Amino acid sequence: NVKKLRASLFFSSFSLQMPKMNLKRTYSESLLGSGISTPVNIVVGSHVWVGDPELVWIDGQVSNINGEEAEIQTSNEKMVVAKVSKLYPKDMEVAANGIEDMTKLSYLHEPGVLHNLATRFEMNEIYTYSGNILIAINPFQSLSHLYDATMMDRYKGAPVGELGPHVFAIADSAYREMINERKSNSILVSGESGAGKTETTKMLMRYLAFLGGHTAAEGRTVEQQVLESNPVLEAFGNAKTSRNNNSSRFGKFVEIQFNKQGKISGAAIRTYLLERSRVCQISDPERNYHCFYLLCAAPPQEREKYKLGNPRSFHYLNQSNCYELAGTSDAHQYLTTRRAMDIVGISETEQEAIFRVVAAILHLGNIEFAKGEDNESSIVKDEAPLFHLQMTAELLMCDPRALEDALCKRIMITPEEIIKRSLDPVGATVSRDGLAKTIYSRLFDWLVDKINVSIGQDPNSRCLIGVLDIYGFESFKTNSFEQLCINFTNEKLQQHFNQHVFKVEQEEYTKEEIDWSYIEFVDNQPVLDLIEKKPGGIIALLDEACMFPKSTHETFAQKLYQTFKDHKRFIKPKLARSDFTIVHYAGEVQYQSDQFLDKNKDYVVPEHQDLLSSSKCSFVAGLFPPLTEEAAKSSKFSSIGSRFKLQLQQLMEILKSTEPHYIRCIKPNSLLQPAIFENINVMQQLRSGGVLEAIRIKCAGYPTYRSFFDFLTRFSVLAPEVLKGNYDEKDACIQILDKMGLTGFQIGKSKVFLRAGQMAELDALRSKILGKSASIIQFKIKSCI
Ligand code: AD9
Ligand code: MG
Repeated sequence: NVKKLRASLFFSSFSLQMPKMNLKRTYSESLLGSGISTPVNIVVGSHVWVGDPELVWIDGQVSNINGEEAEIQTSNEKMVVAKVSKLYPKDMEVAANGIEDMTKLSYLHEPGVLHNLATRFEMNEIYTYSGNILIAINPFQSLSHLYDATMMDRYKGAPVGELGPHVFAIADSAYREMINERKSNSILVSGESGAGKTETTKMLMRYLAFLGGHTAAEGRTVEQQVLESNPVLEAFGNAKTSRNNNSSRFGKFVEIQFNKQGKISGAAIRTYLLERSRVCQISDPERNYHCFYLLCAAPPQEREKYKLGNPRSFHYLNQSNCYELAGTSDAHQYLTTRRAMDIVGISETEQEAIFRVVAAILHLGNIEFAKGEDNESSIVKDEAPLFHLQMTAELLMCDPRALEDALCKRIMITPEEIIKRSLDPVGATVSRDGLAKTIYSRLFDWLVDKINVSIGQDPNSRCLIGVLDIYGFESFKTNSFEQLCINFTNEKLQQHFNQHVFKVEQEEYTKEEIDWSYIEFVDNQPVLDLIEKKPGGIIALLDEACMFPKSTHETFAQKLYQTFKDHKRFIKPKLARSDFTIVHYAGEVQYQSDQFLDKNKDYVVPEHQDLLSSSKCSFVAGLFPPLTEEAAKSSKFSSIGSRFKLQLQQLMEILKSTEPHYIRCIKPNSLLQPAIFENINVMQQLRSGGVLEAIRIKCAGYPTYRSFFDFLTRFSVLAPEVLKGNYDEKDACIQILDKMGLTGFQIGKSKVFLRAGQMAELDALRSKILGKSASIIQFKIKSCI
């Protein structure tokens, strides 16, 4: 049996042939379709699931079997012929609203999992456990009763599993574990864009604030500041995209610190990779960052102050035809953001400066350039005597001439002389956009720093709960540097997940010396090496290319082809000159390298640096602190890829020192509509989130284990005689299990290891007995009366 188990695990482990996100093949053909459920004889009359090109799986009844092939009458009234080995038995006894924990499904396979989630979703049961992972399906409609104060009260202190699956249950267990075991915890929320990560994160934070909050009498509280940091960061870091009307364009890890009394005593927010290109480049039907539209909808006197009007008049906003967000008012959001800024501790003067900078960026984007006296140079082309140039300079409090020079000219220092070179209009436009991006990203970093300083860190904090809201795996038609960083993050997190779910499980078995053959799974370390190894990984080669003036994306791609020609996770696509493909754990992604070099360079033009560091506005000057001599001398380029890699390493270090909890958010459809459940979409997300694999591995082993003492405390009621006299704990456990007729369990050095479903079986027997004795007691009480 162990051998069989091992073989099926091997096949169900992360397969290199996992489908691409946009792959159209029948999912039932994939290796992952092979579940670990006990083979059930399929005969004429059996209710089964059979692969379907549209629905992924459809249920039906076998009407005929001919050797290896079966004829199935499907529920949508088609007759389908399929191999018997490709059919999966359908559980006809699933409760009407599905099963709360999928590891308890009696037939564990893809169609069973999908059907269970769909059934629950239809009844607005959006949360389902899969062992210790919480699956959260975005309802795309307000289910406020799920999150109200009564609900919070109900979940407070309730053991996981006692109440229905919920984000509050996860937050509660993280908090209890932190208090009881004095160990830091983390909650990792993942999923694709629009799946509900940020909403889930906010719910978690609200619940933690409820558990670890202070009384109202204690004044403006840390937890209030932590919660109000969300609208501030969303105003500046979120935007409408085609996938989500409020898409976070940065990753976020919020570390909530607690004191000895379990009260929130500090917090730190770390952000990752803000999307910079959005500031000056958007396309229909997307929007720029919310803050620009909020400011254009500010009260009239403020708009007048910044000379702002209709967003349609600004180049950075009018490249897309989308200005409004259905269901939200920018004017109202502006006021909400200002209030939130007050609470997190951003002063009135600072707020004024922040919005002044936002307005300056809009005016900056409207500065256009025309050819100068010769073809090589440019001048500012501006109607209403240089209105936007003047406005930008005024708002940034710098000299308009100096601004024009910084945009149109470059200073070259040679040993002999200093030469002023003019940029042509195209060069000047690139320079302008570069400046806009730099100012915006510095502004965002300033906000994060300010929030951190204002909330404050607790140096004596005992433990923390970290909440991670970070972009899920991405594979689009075109994939650039950002997708590489995002997918790199997901590889890292997947490894962490692997290590947790698989290795921790194994280690427990080994420690307890139980008879167990190692779970085999394909580790994704080779992909991580491919990307991050130093020297020689993709990021290192990209940095090299960025430092070498003659490099182009083509020479960079050639270098990759040469270096990784035998790497199993790297493919040079046929016919591509500078594309490359990485075989990620969740599928293959083809990257276009053409903008990699530019996007990896975090480089502030010295002319821009000088201009703004000498601004008369201390806020603006503060965004551009003078470079230290060392930094000024060192190579001008700083690598975004390497910095991100370092940030990620630090994040992983923190995560490794915490007890993790996982929430996988699922987007049920691409229309962002309630009550639509697209099978193919959901299935693909369950795969790339590692949910299916985790279920299989867990159920293949011993998903529940208890110490002898805990086991006896809970189950000795099933055989009270075993506790007579000087009993041995281990023997007593075995006797109980034998008496109940269970087989297949394992007895370790200090724990009982149960197979999937056995705990439920024992619990059911226990409830029966307890129910009986409760009624006997009641009966006795009644007879006494
Ligand atoms: V992105 O990667 O930042 O683009 P997220 O963060 O995964 O994405 P988000 O939390 O922003 O998605 O959710 C998208 C939208 O779904 C929200 O704006 C809500 O309108 C909707 N949503 C998500 N979760 C819930 C929920 N639990 N209840 C109701 C929800 N609506
Ligand atoms: Mg988000």
